[in-house]
Amino acid sequence: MLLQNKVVVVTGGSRGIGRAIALASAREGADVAINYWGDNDKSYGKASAVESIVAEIEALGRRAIAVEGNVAERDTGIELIARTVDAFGHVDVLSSNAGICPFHAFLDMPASVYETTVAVNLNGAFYVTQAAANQMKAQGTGGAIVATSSISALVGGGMQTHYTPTKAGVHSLMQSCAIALGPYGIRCNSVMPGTIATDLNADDLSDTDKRAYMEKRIPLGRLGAPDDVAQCVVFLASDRARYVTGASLLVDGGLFVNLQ
Ligand code: RM4
Repeated sequence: MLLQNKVVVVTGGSRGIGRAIALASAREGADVAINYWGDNDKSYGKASAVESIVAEIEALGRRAIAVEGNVAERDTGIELIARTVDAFGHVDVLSSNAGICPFHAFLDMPASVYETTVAVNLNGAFYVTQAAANQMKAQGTGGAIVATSSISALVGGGMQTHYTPTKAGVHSLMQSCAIALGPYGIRCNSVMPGTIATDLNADDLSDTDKRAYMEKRIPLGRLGAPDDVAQCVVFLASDRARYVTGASLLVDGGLFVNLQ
């Protein structure tokens, strides 16, 4: 078990990639604290997304708590870490995963769309990372922080002019935090998912031409699944990556390198 008896905090952990990270962590022996914001997703049957992920983790014999909060607000990260320590005694891993991508054209993009995307994706990552790192430093036993950046940190999207800079910022945040936190034994890395089929892009990929275009561009011939990313997060969070910090791992089926 790669995360036996570890305590893993996952922001945006009730759906999509975050949900997969929470489940993969539990399968590897971790107890999990899930942050979520809004629980109106009923695609998991009668239970809400949050109720179902907590139940799935407990069915694996691990403990789980769910803490609602908007990571864009600094106090959310502080509260999330405090609730985790109250419940499980310590924090070993942070998956800074929460993010939004409301596709929108650049020229008529309202300030609210831009500012909300920056607040959630970049400010949120900063605040939660800071809260988790302060707890890890106080514990004195190191830790691992894995941020969900994106292939979009490295390449652009015409409908993502607000979003791609935040993912580049998350990537850079991990590089600088690796330096700042290395003396405390806290490793900081990012994963860079390609096009992963989740509810984040369900509308965008409901365009069959867009979906076919993306699939054609991916050397492995398929869109990614959330667990494809989760397995890489578990690796970077585990002791197998004990000498890895400041790194980023593309999880994109070869999309980034595929020019022709
Ligand atoms: C990723 C990448 C994907 C998109 C998601 C929402 O960074 O741009 O293509 O579907 O974001």
